[in-house]
Amino acid sequence: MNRRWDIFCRVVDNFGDIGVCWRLAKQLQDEYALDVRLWVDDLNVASKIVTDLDAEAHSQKIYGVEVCLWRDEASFVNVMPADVVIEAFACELPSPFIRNMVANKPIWLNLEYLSAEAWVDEFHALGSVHPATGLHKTSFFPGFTQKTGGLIREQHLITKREAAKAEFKRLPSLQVSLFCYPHAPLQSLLHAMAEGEHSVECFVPTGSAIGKIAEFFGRAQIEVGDTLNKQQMTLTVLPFLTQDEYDQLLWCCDLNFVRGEDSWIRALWSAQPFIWQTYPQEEKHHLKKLDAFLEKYEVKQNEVLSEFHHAWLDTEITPKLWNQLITELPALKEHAELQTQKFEQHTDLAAKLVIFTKNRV
Ligand code: TRH
Repeated sequence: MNRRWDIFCRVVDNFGDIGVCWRLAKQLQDEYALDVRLWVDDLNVASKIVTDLDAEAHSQKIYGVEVCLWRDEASFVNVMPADVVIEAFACELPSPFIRNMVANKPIWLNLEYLSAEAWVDEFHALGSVHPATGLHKTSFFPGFTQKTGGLIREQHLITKREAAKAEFKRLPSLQVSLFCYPHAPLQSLLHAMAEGEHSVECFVPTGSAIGKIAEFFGRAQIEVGDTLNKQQMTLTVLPFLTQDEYDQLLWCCDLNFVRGEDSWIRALWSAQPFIWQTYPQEEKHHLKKLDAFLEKYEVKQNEVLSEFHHAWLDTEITPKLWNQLITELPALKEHAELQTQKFEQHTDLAAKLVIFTKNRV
């Protein structure tokens, strides 16, 4: 039985790397009763995501997961690898740890970044040989088709979402959540929301875009708890939420702006319309990633959702485009629900990982 798992996570930037790894670690522990050790190289960033994490402690148990600080190479000389080793996002395992893997030959998986591009079907679960040790390593690609490694989705997520939605009181104004990179055309979006035909309540968890928002309101700075008004828009700055609270926000908003990898998929599971800002890549490869996703999400190029996404990623949002999006929101909500239901039928990432490792014993 492959009961013990190691997950290695390097915080490259922002919260996506630890966001995905922590979610997966928790789920493997919670739903499969596996012993999971999560190695993270930056506990300060991790403490924003892992509730109750003590950033000073080198090793601690949180929700049943052993969270360990990934220190220097030397600290791994006597660390025995678990039965399954997940190297998240090609983060490069410590050399002494790889040497120790030669003895117990764990199942070694590289968990890749998520993409909806077609090539992922072909590359998922392909193996390679590690040149220095001859160890076998498998590339595990999350994705949107049955041929890929699937998407992170906890077992009770949909039931929880539906129970929460049944409790929400509908408000007359439009509720929007906003999580984006600071290079997004924020001024144009805020302007469009303020000028728009509908009154909007916009909720922004505090983060790197706050400075730009303050600028829009002509303020030197804004803080958590501030509520600002301009014409049709009321904007509230929220604290950075826990992952669970963030899910709740996505479920109760009529429209969600999300980014990166993890918030994107949480928005998908919210079954509400969303606008995804892809992580910027060289030569605008992120636009290809966007188009690949929109195709899987069954959005045609001439539809408002496609136009809005491209404007958000590459140009700016006009009041006309904003008004059009909001006018079509009821239809977009129906579309979102159908799409979410479609992807809910697929086996999730954790389940696929567990099945894969069982089959390799
Ligand atoms: O923060 P991101 O941009 O993360 C990443 C990284 O940049 C990474 O290097 C890159 O490769 C990857 O994107 C594609 O966006 P993401 O992936 O959405 O992660 C944000 C996490 O923060 C996610 O787990 C949700 C969580 N979150 C909260 O817990 N509370 C909040 O209030 C908000 C806004 C987010």
